[in-house]
Amino acid sequence: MKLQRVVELIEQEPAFNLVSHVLPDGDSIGSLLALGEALQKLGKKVALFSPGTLPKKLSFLKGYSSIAGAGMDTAATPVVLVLDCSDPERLDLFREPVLQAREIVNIDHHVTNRSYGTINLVDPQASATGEIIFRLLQALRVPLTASICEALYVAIATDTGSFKYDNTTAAALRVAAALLEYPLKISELAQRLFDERPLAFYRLLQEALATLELHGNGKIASMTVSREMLARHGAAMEDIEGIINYTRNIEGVEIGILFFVENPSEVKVGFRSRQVDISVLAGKFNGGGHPKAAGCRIYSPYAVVREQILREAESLWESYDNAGKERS
Ligand SMILES: [Mn+2]
Repeated sequence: MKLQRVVELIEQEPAFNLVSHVLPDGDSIGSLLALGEALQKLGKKVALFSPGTLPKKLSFLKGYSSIAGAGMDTAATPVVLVLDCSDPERLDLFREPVLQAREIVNIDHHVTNRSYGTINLVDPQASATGEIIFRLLQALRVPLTASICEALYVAIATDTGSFKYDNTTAAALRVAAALLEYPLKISELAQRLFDERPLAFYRLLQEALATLELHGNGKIASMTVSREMLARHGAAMEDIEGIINYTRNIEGVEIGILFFVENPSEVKVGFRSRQVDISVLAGKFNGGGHPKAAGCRIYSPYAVVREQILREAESLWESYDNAGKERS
């Protein structure tokens, strides 16, 4: 069993590099910090890495400031644990050292995971990578601490959208229940993770909502945000994450799309869906993700990307809708 192989490797090795994906979310950082602290408790040497900037809203987590943005040496420490990362491309500047490591332990729950590890502990049934880490820590018999529980709770709460998405399984709630054996301040965590946002976010949202458009008989909604808009309001990349849901939350809308214009020849596209598997569409453009939340990056001008994406989204919805009408 994969979990057992990871347990054995951890027991054998003295030192580990741990790394999250680029633009890390609560699951990636929560998993990184929880596993990092647990390995230290086992007397292991650990180095924590995350490419690029970290979400400020997670800065309250213990160990946050020990996460480095550079300097992974896989020649000296040849075992890497990669967390919540479906594709080595998402490791950004750590892609090279990771792929040269002797052991790559790929711990993830994305259905689109590319199995790039020497061990692939990938469970698409898991609500979050944090849920897999919880099982791993149990198998390792590491005593949990309040900070490990807090980090794993953040991981699962984030990836389940505060226990609202379909991946909020009984198993996920059982893990959350086990974590709540420790005195976590969940209302304070919820406020920090989901409710409170900087003023810059609301300024950005104000401008983004002005770009809202409906397509395909009101089944598809799109909004556009640009790198310049972020700069104008002093908003961060993490602020656009909260904007995309506004598209899908409109009554009657099935597919929400957020175009993020990085520069004149590069557009990041985020998708949210109510029913149809949107990861298929992201996959057509070399992207990936989950059935109801996915994304891709296209190296073309905005007008071209927009045209292509809206056409594909409309046809995806139409074929899904027609298939449904035939079934009933
Ligand atoms: Mn995740």
